[in-house]
Amino acid sequence: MKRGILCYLAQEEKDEEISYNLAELTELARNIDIEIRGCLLQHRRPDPNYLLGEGKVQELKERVEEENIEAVIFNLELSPRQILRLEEKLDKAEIWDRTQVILEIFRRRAHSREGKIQVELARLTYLYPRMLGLGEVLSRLGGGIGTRGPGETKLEVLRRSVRRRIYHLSRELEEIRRNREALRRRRVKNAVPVVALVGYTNAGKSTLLNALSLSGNKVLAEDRLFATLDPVSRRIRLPSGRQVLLTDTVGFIQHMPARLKEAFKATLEELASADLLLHVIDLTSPYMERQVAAVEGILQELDLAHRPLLKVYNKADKFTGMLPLDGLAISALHGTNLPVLLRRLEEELFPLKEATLWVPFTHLAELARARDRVEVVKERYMPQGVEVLLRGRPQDLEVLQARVKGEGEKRNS
Ligand SMILES: Nc1nc2c(ncn2[C@@H]2O[C@H](COP(=O)(O)OP(=O)(O)OP(=O)(O)O)[C@@H](O)[C@H]2O)c(=O)[nH]1
Ligand SMILES: [Mg+2]
Repeated sequence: MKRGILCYLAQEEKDEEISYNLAELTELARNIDIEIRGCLLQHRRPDPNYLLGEGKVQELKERVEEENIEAVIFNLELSPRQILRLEEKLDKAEIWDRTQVILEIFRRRAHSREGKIQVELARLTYLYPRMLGLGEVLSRLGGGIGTRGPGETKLEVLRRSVRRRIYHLSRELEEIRRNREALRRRRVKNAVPVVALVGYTNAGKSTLLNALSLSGNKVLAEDRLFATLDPVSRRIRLPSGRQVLLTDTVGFIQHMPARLKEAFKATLEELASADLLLHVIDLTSPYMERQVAAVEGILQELDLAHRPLLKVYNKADKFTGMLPLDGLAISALHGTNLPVLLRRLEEELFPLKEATLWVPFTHLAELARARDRVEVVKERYMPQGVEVLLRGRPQDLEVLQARVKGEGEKRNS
């Protein structure tokens, strides 16, 4: 593990928010093997040269030297100029900002071709504007004071190659997506309902997928941020015996860097074709509400806020407080309450329907026989028979309807 330090520039956020952000940033850093040894906090407007104020940067420099710090992580995105100035100031330590840290985690986790392209696109679009800052370095290397010629040419070449790479990657991504679109259309034709897992990173989505899946082919679930990047689907079986698809995708995080959101947009847009969203929430997180709000914010951005959604509160095995009432408490790890969850999924995906049926007295036996599957909500007796309002699964209603009608027609003829 590298030794690291956090630099936090606070603006309007409250103390509680700051402590959450610091804890999260420390965890993000751990995921790229940087162990945070301390933190410098400052309330002020961003400084154009160092983000923090000059005095604070001096303090940072001393700590970096005294404590042999190898990496300095800033909570806000750094401009090209700030990166350059900070590098000059702290010549030994690596300079990171939160976006870079998240990009690096994504880079390490991407396995599929699509995942890798998405991450590289996000990295290049992050880098591209920052290459302007490089111009200064290159021209300093290339020429004397006042001459920018050689440096600028080198920079132009570099920028052009980055632009070209972005273009090619976008084309390739397009191609992969077209294929996936075709796959999805086939699924729609087969009319297999799709349930999509959503939730904050590390909430337990993949663990739940594994617990419910019919296949022994397990997906990776572990105590890491963004363990899952590539979407996967598995078949699961509902209590009625029906099978549906459950899909798992990249987890959410608050203040998701814009470029990553852009790069993963298509992956996330897949959520729009789901029949039901299953929002997995980590009950044991001290910041649960903040995480729920972050997920809901992203769903809103993706225009998914009004889709059918079921909340499940996970890790109930490790939780002793009051359970929230707006969802189902489960433990994906221990399988607690999963049968109830499956029943709820069934009710959501295959809702009961109501139908009015006219049953002649001669066919009351058919109605009686169907009573264990179909509920009679209301009945109105008339001289030749009874008009009933029924509730049940569409197919059960249809069977009853056909029997009553079929028999009736036979008699009439
Ligand atoms: N105690 C407990 N731990 C759980 C439970 N479900 C998941 N975990 C643990 O939580 C950690 C994260 O689980 P994952 O399933 O990888 O979480 P995820 O939501 O898929 O995370 P990302 O893919 O990173 O977005 C793992 O260490 C799991 O073992 C649970 O019900 N109880
Ligand atoms: Mg996962």
